[in-house]
Amino acid sequence: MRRFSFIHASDLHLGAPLHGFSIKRSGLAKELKDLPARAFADLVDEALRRRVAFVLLSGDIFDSQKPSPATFLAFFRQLKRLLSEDIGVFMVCGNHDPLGSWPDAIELPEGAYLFRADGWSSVDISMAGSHICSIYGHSFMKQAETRNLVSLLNFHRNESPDPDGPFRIALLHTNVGERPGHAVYAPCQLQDLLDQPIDYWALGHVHSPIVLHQSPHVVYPGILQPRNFSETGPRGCYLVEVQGRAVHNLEFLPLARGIFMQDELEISGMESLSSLEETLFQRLEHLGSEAEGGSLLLARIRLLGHTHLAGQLADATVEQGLIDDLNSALEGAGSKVILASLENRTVPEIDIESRARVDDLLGFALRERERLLSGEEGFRELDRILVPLFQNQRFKSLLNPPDRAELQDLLDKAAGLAAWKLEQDEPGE
Ligand SMILES: [Mn+2]
Repeated sequence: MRRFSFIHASDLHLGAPLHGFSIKRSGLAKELKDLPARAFADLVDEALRRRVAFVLLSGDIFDSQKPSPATFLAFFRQLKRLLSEDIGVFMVCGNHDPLGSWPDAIELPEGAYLFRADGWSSVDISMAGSHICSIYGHSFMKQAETRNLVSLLNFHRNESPDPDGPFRIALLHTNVGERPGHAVYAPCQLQDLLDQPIDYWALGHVHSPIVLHQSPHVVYPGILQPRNFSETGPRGCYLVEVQGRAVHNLEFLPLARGIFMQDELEISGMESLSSLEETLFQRLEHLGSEAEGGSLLLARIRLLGHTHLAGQLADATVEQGLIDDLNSALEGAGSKVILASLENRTVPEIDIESRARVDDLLGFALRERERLLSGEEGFRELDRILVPLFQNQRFKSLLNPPDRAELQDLLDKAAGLAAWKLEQDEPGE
């Protein structure tokens, strides 16, 4: 029986910067730069080592509609490594890299195949003289593709799949079933896909690896290298082994060079920054020792609980110093963990209510906090103070105005910070 294998990847987002770091460690920017390109180079290594028949890329190959020439060239260099070993490359464009945005002067390496955007087309794959596989594909022409492209895939009516016929693959960038967290481009339902005589739907767009259906297969490999803390956990591509007209084996290959992860640490009652630093170091080292493979672990730790440290941690310079010290220590210990940022959700240990009754500056600050939190008028006053910040031309596309819960959180942090700043010189208070 005919057997072959291929690799299915999508959402390479080449050229994408990684976000979510508050780090000054020397050399780190260099380490994090080009992780998407390095993950793709690793994918090519795997394809060569495993001697797959071809590689499928299901859109969002580039992060930007205007990738730099260097990004294009680095990508083409990797394609040529595959093509020179007779490993085919078949691609569609997605919403980040629609075909209409590719410069006219760009010439793909010979043998690489980019599917058109003006309709479905197909390529036949033969091995030892027999036609073993047909690959269909449809690219996006522009970012916001709103048509159901699956419904445009017209096979002859009543066509029954020939068990001895070629294995059929279709490449598409799409949001099946309008999954939340992703723009609804090329919308379709799972049933639309299952109604077509296709054996393997090689999808892109959703950034988590998901197998939506088996036999026929409907697969999202997810983003190859995650870009921020909304994309936690392992990422990679699928290695697919085909036997006749069936998927014989589907294996996830973790290839991301940097894995984002979030953790929580309860520090109620903790008295000193040095014990916090020690506790964090142990936690981070432990996370590193549990991780598999050689990828970097990019960690964000949320600190919880009631502690005297709440105020100190609300001071950005204290937090930054802690992060920098921990990263130096982790680097010194040869750990592959990087503390990307801390999320301070701790609450001061002071009894805010009784302390607010003392007639001094801190008492006044705490009474202000209570007043602002006590009703609509207080929130409106906060809005008036904060709105100009969030309407700033440079920030407004990056920041969302805080909701009520976030305002409360900000005020609690401010109370902790005020308590620490105003009382640190009066330990006998
Ligand atoms: Mn994408």
